[in-house]
Amino acid sequence: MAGKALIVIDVQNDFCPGGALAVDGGDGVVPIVNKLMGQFNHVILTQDWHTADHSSFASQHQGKVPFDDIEMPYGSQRLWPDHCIQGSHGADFHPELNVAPAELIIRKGFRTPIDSYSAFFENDHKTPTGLTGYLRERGLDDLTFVGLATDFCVAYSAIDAVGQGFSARVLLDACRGIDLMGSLETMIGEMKAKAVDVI
Ligand code: VGL
Ligand code: ZN
Repeated sequence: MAGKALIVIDVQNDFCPGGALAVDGGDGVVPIVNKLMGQFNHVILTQDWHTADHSSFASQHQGKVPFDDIEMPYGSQRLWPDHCIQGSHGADFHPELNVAPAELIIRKGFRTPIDSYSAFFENDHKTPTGLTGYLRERGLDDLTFVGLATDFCVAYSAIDAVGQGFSARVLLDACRGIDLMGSLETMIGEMKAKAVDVI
């Protein structure tokens, strides 16, 4: 039986106003996402979940500041302010997000040497999170993505979903972007080019 799932990406305090890596209007998606949950029989949440000394943090690299790029063994990596540290308030879901319907909470970015934007693969594009197997085993193949941030974790997740053979849709009304140097427009273009249905 073909199944639809709503995948809610990283609606966590650190990506909301007042958080360490706040996305403009990030908390604005919360009521929209809560309402959407009522239209899906299956809801999955992702949670960015970093170690305190995570390699994606500028604080771990001498002479670097947030939003610089560095070369990692797996390729180019943007550096971020310390955010979503395991067990911290910033890593908690927004207090008004309705987490009750979630059948699965998938954590990512917990390996210190490697970042993970996508809900499917870490930034080496090889190390799986296990989400593909979970969805396949449950027959969930029609995926709708919402959450934070549009141009990073939402976009990477939706593009990987198509690559894994799922159909993927992104509802922009229920997403907000970081938008570094045009990254929002770039990634919306990338998603469309990779057959993600951007609505
Ligand atoms: C994210 C940057 C770093 C996201 C997570 O959720 O889009 N962006 N970690
Ligand atoms: Zn992160």
